[in-house]
Amino acid sequence: MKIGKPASSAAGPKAVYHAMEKAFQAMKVNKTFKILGTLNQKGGVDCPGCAWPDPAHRSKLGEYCENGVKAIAEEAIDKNADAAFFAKHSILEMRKQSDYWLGHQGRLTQPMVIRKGETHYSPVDWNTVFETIGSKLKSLPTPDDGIFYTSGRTSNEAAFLYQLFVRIFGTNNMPDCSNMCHESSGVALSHTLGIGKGSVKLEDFYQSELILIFGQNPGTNHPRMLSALKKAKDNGAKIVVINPLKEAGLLSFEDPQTVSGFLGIGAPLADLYLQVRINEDVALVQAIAKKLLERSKNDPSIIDQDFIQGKTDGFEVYRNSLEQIDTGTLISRTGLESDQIEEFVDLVSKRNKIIACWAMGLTQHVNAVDNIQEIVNLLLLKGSIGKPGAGTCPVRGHSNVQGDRTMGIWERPSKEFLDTLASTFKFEPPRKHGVDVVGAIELMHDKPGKVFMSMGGNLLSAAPDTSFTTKALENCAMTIHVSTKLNRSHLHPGEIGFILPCLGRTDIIQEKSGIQKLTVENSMGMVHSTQGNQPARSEYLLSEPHIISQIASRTVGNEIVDWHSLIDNYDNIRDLIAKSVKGFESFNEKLKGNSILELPNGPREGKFTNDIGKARFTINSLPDYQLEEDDLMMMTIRSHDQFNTTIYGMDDRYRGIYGIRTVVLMNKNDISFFNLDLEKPVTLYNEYGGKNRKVEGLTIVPYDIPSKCIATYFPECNELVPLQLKARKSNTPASKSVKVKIIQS
Ligand SMILES: Nc1nc2c(c(=O)[nH]1)N[C@H]1C(S)=C(S)[C@@H](COP(=O)(O)OP(=O)(O)OC[C@H]3O[C@@H](n4cnc5c(=O)[nH]c(N)nc54)[C@H](O)[C@@H]3O)O[C@H]1N2
Ligand SMILES: Nc1nc2c(c(=O)[nH]1)N[C@H]1C(S)=C(S)[C@@H](COP(=O)(O)OP(=O)(O)OC[C@H]3O[C@@H](n4cnc5c(=O)[nH]c(N)nc54)[C@H](O)[C@@H]3O)O[C@H]1N2
Ligand SMILES: [Mo]
Repeated sequence: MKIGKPASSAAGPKAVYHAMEKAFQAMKVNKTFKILGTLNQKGGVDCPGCAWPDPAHRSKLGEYCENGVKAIAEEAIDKNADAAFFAKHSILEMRKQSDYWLGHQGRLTQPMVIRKGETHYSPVDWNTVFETIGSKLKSLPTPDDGIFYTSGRTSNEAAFLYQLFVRIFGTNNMPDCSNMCHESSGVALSHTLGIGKGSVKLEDFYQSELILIFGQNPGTNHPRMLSALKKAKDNGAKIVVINPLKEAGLLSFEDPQTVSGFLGIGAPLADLYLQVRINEDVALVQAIAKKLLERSKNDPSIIDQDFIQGKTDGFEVYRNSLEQIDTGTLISRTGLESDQIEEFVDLVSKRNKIIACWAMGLTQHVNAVDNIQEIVNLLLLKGSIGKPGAGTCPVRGHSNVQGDRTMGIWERPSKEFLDTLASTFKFEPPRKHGVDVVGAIELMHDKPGKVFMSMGGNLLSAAPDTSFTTKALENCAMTIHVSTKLNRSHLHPGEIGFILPCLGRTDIIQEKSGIQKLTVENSMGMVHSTQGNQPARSEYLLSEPHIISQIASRTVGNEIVDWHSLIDNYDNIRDLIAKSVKGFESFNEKLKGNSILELPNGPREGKFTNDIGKARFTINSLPDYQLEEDDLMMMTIRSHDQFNTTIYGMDDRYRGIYGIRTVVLMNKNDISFFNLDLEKPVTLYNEYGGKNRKVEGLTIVPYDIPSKCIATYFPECNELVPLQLKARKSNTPASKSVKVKIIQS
C-alpha cells in the first residue's frame, strides 16, 4: 500500500504504459493488437467500456483509451476459468477471495450447475440447462415469480429477444442496472423535456461556449470525453466543473495522440472548479439562477425571453419560488465562496450555447430527480436546449445501457410500446408494472422461491445492503447467470444455480447463416454495429441471443415467435426490431456499409415531446437532511482501476492511492476533529430503518474534500448503503449520500 500525491493531469504517456501493461499481462501481443486495431473503428468491436460516442473521423492511431484497453484485457484474457477450476475451488473457498481474484481467474468456458447441499459447481450440458430452466419457469405459480435482470453490456438484439420472451412469459419484472444508474436522469428528462435521453450530439461539444460538468469523473470513467472537451476548449469554450473532488482528468488532459500530450504536457481543461459539498447541487444551481434573474432586470438579454415565452411552461411559478429562497442560505449550503459563485454567474451570463453534462454524482441521491430538473431549469433560462452547441448530456455508463432501454428492457414499459408488441406479435403482454432493482431484491428476500435470471451483471456486488442482497439471492429457488466472467453473485446461488457462459464483444459469433454482427446505441442515441474477431475459446460458448432463444422456446414454445429461425441469422431479429421500435424502420438496410442510425430525439430539434408539448420549469426543494456533529456524508465512487464490480487492479493512480481499496478519503480538519490516528484502521457504521450496518478495517487517506464529506469505493462499502434509501420518483439507491459515523478502537 502507498499513498502519494493526487495527479493534476490525466492520460499522456503513463496511460499508454498502464494500458499496455494490463493488456500484455492478460493477452498475447498479436491478439492484443488484433482487437485494438478494430476497437471503436467502423465495423469493428464497440468498446465494452463506457457509452461515450465515437467521433465521425476515427483516428488510425487508435480510437480508444486506457480504460478501454483494460476492459478489453478483462474480457479477452487468455486464461480460462474452466471445469477444472470449479472442481478445485468450492464456493465457500471462493467467497473468501477478493473481487480482484475472482475476476482474474479467466473467462468462463462451460455451463456449470450447483444444487442445494453441493459444495462445488459442476459441468452440465446445454440441453439439460435449457430443459431444467424451461420446466422450472413453467411450473411457477405466476409469471411474476420470475425476475429477469439485465446489465447494460447486452446488445440490442439480445435485449429485444429477452424482453419479448419475458413478456410472452407474462411479466414485466425486468429490473436493470439503469435502475441504479441513470434512472433519475430518465425520469427528470422525460417529465421536463419529453425524452429520457440527452439532447446533444458529439458535434455540439465543438460548437459550445460553455460546458458544465456535474458529478462526473470522465478521466477515469469516460476518458474519450477528454478529447471532446479539449477540442471544445480549442474552439473557445469555457469549462466549469462541479465536484467535491478535484478529479485529475478535469484539471488537465495530456492527449496521447499529440506530440505534446505524448510528452506529458497537459492542456488545462476546467476554467472554474467548484468543490461543492456532497448533494448541494440544487442549492448551487438555484443560487446561479437567482443571480441570473436579478442581473436580467438590467440586461434582459442574459436570459432567453423568446425561448421562455414560446417553448416553456411554468416560468412565473418557478421565478416566484426562487424569490422566496434566501441567496445567502443557498451559498452557505454549497460550501463555496461568494466570489466563486459570481465567477460562475459571469460565465453563464455571457454565453448562450451551454451544455450540461452529469453522471452518478447527481443521480444517486434521494433528491436525484430534483438535481437534474434544476439543471434543466438553468438551461431553459438560457434557451440552451434544441440548438447547436447546447443541451443536456447525461453521460451513460455501460456501453449499451441506453440501447437496452430503447429495446424495451424496463419494468415500466409505456402503453404505446406494449400495444406495438401486442399488434406485431399477436399476444397480450402483461400491463402491470414489474419490479425494479430495489423492488426485486425486497421481493426475493421476503418471498423465497423466486427464479432470478441475470443477463450479465453482478447484482450482489452492484446493489446496496450487501448482506440483505446476499440473502435475497440465496432465497431463490433458481438463480441463472449469463456471464463472461466469474463474480460474487455466482457464489450465492439459489436452491439450484446456473452459470451460463456466453460469447463477449470481442468474440466471433458463428450461426447457421455465418458470422453475425450485433448492434449497440451510444450515450447520444446513435446506433451502430459491433463485431468481434476472436475465435470462441471453447465449443460450449453461445451468444446471448442464442441462449435467450433456447430458454424461450423451452418455456413459451414457438407459436408466437419462431425462436430458432431468429438465431440462424440475426438480420431476422433486426427485422422484428424494425417492426416494433420507433426509429428502427428498415434497420438492416440502414446498417449497410457500417452506417450509423440516428434515433429520433425531439428536444434535440427544439420539440418538447412530453404531455404538454412544452419544456417544463419545475420547482425543486433543497435536500432535507441533518448532519449531527459526528455524522459524515459518504459517497461511494469508482477507482481508476475498476469497471463497476470488476476490479482491474488495486490502484487509483489519479488520486495517488496504490495497492489498497478499503480506504476513506477524508478532510484533514475532520481527521483532527475525530482525533484519528492515520496508522490505525477505522470502522464506518450507520443505522437506518432499524438495521445496523458497518464496514471495518478501513484506512484513512487525508484528501482535498469538503469538510463532513467522505468518499469510499464501491462495491467495498455497499454494505453501508441502505436498500430503502433511494431517490424519490426513480428509486435509484442513494449510494452517493449515505450518512455514516466513524470510530477507531
Ligand atoms: N473505467 C470505468 N469506466 C466506467 C465505469 C467504471 O466503473 N470504470 N462505470 C461505467 C458506469 S456503469 C457509469 S454509470 C459511469 C460512472 O461514471 P461517474 O459518474 O463518473 O462515476 P463515479 O465514480 O460514481 O463518480 C461520480 C463523480 O461524482 C462526484 N460526486 C459525488 N457526489 C456528488 C455530488 O453530490 N455532487 C457533485 N457535483 N458531484 C458528486 C464524485 O466526486 C465523482 O467524481 O462510468 C462508466 N464508465
Ligand atoms: N455503491 C454504489 N453502488 C453502485 C454504483 C455506485 O456508484 N455506488 N453504481 C451503480 C451503477 S451506475 C451500475 S451501472 C451498477 C452496475 O451493475 P452491473 O451491471 O450488474 O455490474 P457490472 O459490474 O457492470 O457487471 C459485471 C459482470 O458482468 C458480466 N459481463 C461482462 N461482460 C458481459 C457480456 O458481454 N455478457 C454477459 N452476459 N455478461 C457480461 C461479467 O460476468 C461481470 O462479472 O452498479 C451500481 N452500484
Ligand atoms: Mo452505471
